[in-house]
Amino acid sequence: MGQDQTADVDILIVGAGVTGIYQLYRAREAGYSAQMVEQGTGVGGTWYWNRYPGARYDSESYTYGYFFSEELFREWEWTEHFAGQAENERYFNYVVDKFDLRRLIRFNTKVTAAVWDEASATWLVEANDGYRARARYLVAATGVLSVPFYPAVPGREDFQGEAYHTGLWPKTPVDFAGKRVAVIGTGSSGVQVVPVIAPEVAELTVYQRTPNWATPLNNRPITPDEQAELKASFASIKETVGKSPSGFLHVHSDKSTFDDSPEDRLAFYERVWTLGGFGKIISNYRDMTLNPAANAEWSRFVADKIRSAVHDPATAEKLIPTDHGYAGKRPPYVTDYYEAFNRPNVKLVDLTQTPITTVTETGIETADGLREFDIIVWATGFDFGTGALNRLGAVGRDGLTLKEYWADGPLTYLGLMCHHFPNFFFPGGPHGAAGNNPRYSGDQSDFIAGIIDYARDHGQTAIEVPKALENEWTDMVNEAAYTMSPFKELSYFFGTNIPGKAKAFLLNSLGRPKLLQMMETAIKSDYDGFFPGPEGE
Ligand code: N01
Repeated sequence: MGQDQTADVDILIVGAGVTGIYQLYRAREAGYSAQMVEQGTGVGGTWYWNRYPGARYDSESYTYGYFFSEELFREWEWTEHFAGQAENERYFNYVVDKFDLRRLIRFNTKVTAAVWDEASATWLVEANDGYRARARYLVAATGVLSVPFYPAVPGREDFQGEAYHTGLWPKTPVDFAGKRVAVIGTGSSGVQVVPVIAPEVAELTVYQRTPNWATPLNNRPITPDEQAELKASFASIKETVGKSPSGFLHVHSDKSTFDDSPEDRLAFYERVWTLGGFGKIISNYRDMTLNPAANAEWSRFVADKIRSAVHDPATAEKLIPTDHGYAGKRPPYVTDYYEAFNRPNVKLVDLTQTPITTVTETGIETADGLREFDIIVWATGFDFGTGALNRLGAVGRDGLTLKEYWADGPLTYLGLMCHHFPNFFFPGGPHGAAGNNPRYSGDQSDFIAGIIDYARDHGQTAIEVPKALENEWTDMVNEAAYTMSPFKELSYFFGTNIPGKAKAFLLNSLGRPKLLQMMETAIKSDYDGFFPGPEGE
């Protein structure tokens, strides 16, 4: 398409990640003219941008992938229970090619503005490369972890060596061999990088402000027998993850922590320790996240594991969180993270004792002096939940920008649409998920596909959620953030990692059953109130 032309489509989807690809598939299958724009040069979203060493799923591979095609499920063979970035990226490429979606995707195209045109009930969208589109529906599948965050450390730009953010990792592999490397940040990304590069580098210095409760991912290859079992179990796996409150296969425990004797509890914890990824939460005692005494008991068990993994007792103590219990922040899952600190070339710098004062041309200066580096890895996180949506340049009814509307935190209905922004959807957005993300965003995409079909079948051109429903969902999410969710305000799930960002809960604190129940209510009522017609609200 030339610079002066405007594409005309029924549905424009922004973002070629796990959510957008499925929404595009649904749109094309339902016979709409559909187009996707993607900022990167390839598909995969998170699994396109986060190609740092060690990046891998911590949802079981086969529960993260798609379930809309049994054929796809059977023919794609994951090699590991928790597959690595390269394999995940290959999977998304395989999906778009198998279902002939690539020709609907325009790469290297970043949306800079999207303005609602009330008269035509369409969105006018502009991108950085001159692309313009008029779309009846705009679906922003832009992801919750897609805007990398760099802290405002003085001198960051002055560093003359190589510097990378984990969330914007280059396609050309970074050569770590024999280099002096700094990793700043010990969230899920930092703790994945450290053990993978530690054996290669000359020196690795890990800058930790706050330790996290990292527990074993327990990854391993999928054996041929397991592969056969997976293929034979498509229907039951699909049903289980489709109904599971978290979107995982892990089985919930019906026991509480203090139902067991101390000996039985220890044996139970040891079993939980061997489970894959999020099994540490879901299959733990059912009161582990919300009962402080139960949480402290499990946290003590994990702290002792850290002490037994790390040879130097002083380093071990620094690696044990003291400001939150297990799952007070999103816990990472790791392979040999703590063991990396037993290597003579790996050092921990505790920033609570010696804060970073400046980055210089040659290294990082903390209160106890300058350390020189060849490479700095910024594993400092993301503007979670609303970051990408607030940067979309979305302007809804009456000239209201989404950024203004959400200045005090997101206002959403089921984490997928909001009042004042007709025909605009954001599956996988804030207030949507609290578990295995693709399962939640898949539910949201199905809802969006359904309501768009309904509008088409009933001659409606504008869909807008009533303010009352948006208020109901947002209020419930905000209230339950403090009662039903284990996360504390220091978690980035409250937006508190970004200076100046409003403190507001950004996940779905009510869980998936409530999300599904409210969707069903809307569907059964024939989307009562969602088609305001020409008179508006
Ligand atoms: O980011 P984070 P992440 N000086 O925000 C530190 C998903 N994910 O990219 O805790 C020094 O968790 C900050 O310190 P503190 C997953 O959902 C999944 O690691 O604020 N340090 C923290 O240690 C995850 O939760 C996988 O004190 C500073 C770190 O940077 C999410 O992505 C793998 C600092 C940021 O941690 C984000 O993880 C990777 C400063 N000024 C990621 N500012 C899977 O396994 C910040 N930090 C699937």
